[in-house]
Amino acid sequence: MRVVEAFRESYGAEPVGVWHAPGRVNLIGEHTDYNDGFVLPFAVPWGVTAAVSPREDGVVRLRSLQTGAPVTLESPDEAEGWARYAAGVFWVLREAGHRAGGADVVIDGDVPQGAGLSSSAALEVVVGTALNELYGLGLSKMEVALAAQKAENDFVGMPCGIMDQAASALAQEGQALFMDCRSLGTRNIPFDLAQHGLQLLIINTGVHHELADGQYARRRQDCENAAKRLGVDALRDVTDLAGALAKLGGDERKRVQHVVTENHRVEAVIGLLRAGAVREVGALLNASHLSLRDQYEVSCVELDVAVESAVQGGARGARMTGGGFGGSAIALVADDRVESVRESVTGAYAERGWAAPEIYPATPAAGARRLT
Ligand code: GAF
Repeated sequence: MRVVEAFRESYGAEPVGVWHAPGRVNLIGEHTDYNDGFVLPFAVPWGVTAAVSPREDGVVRLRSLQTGAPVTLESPDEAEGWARYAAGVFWVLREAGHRAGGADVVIDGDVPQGAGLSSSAALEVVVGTALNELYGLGLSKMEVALAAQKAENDFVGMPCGIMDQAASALAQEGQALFMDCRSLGTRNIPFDLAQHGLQLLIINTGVHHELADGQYARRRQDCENAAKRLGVDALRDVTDLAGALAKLGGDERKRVQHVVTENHRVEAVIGLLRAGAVREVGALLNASHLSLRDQYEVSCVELDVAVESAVQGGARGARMTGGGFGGSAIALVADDRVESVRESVTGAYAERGWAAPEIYPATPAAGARRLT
């Protein structure tokens, strides 16, 4: 394994273990996690692999095969850039009173660049999973995910919800992971597309609109403000949508419309999957995209064109996935339509003079685990 060779070369010894944590695709349930709502992601076959050995002296040495120079950290606070995602997990665990000592770490990632498939959550979760085992911390997978989320919230400074880290830590092969983000209860939902002659294509737009970087926090704020105005703990608690909308205006009204209906769409998708009516999920993916585009306002023209051209090419349904403003769309496509969807999307991009998006199928992979 490449990561083991690099570990030997960097630190002159064998790693004690090698762990892997995957990225994720969210099938449906977007911008619902921080509203105590429902999500239905699955883990992708790409992620972050880490070779790790513990160190007695508390020092953390990190090397990535993808990015930048190796770093040696006497304290997690010294970390910069990508290293903060890893260092943040040491910081969170230590702050919580765990004996998470030092470590030598080499990281190798293969999540497609800029695809919005949560490579950062994979990095946090792989480090958390390795430390949990090496230092015998006794944390459950969900506790590892929560530590990883806290690292991203309080150390990196990105106010994300729990979905990405939970998917990376808990997902199972062949299954989507339903999660109630209030109770943190999870359920595996069988998601075997091949059996139904279907594929889930990822369409990586390759774009990331940096100007939108503050938008995620603003959406969270809109939701919190709306919940306060409606007198509920979280938008999850809105049961009378029409009544709620009548009390709101402007952006808050639109955000509530999205979050409440998106939670219903997650439940509807689960019902369809359980009934074996997988093809019918497409219509809900389309509805989710329109809601994210028009009510939540987190799409962008590259995602909209990917979704529209996929549907024109014969997809059963398509939507943006993840936070938005770039990254990837997903399309549910019957086997015999895959080529026409590819042509339609590639053609639509070429017409606008945009670089061809990468398009590849994703199958639900296993969550974080030890490899050796
Ligand atoms: C990002 C966040 F990290 C998630 O927590 C989630 O809110 C998602 O955007 C939107 O559904 O991936």
